[in-house]
Amino acid sequence: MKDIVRDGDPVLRQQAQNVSFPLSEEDKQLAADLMEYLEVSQNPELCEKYQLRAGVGLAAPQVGVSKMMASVLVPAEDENEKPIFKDVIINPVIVSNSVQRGALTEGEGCLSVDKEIPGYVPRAARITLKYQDVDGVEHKVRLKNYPAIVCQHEIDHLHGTLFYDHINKDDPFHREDDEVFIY
Ligand code: 4LI
Ligand code: NI
Repeated sequence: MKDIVRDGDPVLRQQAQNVSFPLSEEDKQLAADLMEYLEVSQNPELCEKYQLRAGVGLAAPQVGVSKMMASVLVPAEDENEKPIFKDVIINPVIVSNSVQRGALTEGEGCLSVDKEIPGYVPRAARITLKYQDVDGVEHKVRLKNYPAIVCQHEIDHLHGTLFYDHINKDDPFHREDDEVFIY
């Protein structure tokens, strides 16, 4: 957690750079580190031992590297089942958004934002995401609900946007028409 860049650092507001393939050794290590943080943070014993905050997504700018790379690890409700989504997404692009909007009922948190910021963060309820994995293989996936929200939050980081930028300043708990609540 000591290595996580906090809000106020300009790197969090920069547009990240595209990543080229094959990955350099440095970029491979970065990808592994981003996923390892999430894995360790989601393990209750290790999380406690290293004094981490649990996360389901972590973007490279959050460790001070302005590159188009983020790890996403959304565990299944039953921890013995395989994760709902697990990958390092590189050069991700949202190629389509649903008209329907959705927001996490409890609001969003971010490893780079220490204080809780109340309010709904309206996003697309479903997205089609294109990205490359660490091997350079192109993926095009349709995501809904929680994994869709997490990927949008992480991709925002790659464009210098933080979740609270989307909260309605005058009415943080404003509900849009036809907005679905997630989790
Ligand atoms: C322990 C072990 C309640 C409050 C519910 C915890 C394993 C908030 C939700 C986790 C909230 C795991 C999360 C995100 C929210 C809140 C992220 C707990 C880790 C829930 C992830 C990126 C927003 C993602 C659902 C202010 C660090 N994560 N909760 N938002 N979990 N976690 N975000 N919202 N209210 N943030 O934070 O990783 S998208 Cl998996
Ligand atoms: Ni974040």
